[in-house]
Amino acid sequence: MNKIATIFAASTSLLLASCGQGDVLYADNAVINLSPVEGNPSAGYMDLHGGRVDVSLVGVTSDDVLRMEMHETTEDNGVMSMAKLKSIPVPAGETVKLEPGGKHLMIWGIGEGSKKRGLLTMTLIYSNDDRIKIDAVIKKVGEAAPTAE
Ligand SMILES: [Cu+2]
Repeated sequence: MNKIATIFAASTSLLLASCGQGDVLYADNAVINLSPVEGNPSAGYMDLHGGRVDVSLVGVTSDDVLRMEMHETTEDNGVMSMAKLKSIPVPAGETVKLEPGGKHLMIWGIGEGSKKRGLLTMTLIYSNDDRIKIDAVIKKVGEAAPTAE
């Protein structure tokens, strides 16, 4: 009797947890690998979590960079190349990863203040006009990432 009650309670809370997460459009695990070469672009990665409806990430901005683009790395017969993306689809309830070797942000001219702080504040702009502010951890070369990779 007790066991059944416990199992029921556990499954109910699991259901609530997964339901709640699927409702909200958000992003996390944002990391920037700072380029060791001045003038070269740095690469940005994060997890994009979909909300209730299908949307696309249509832009990323920051007050403290010169330029930021969305890119995708592709491999053709062992040759790696990058292409600029106009948007990144984020389907409802799904997680889209910006990660090395795939979709990523390319960032030019990160300000000294952000570098010193170790965080870059950026705004994600979605096709449904949602805007989400997120702090990306700036990781210098040779430093371990503070978040799991
Ligand atoms: Cu790129």
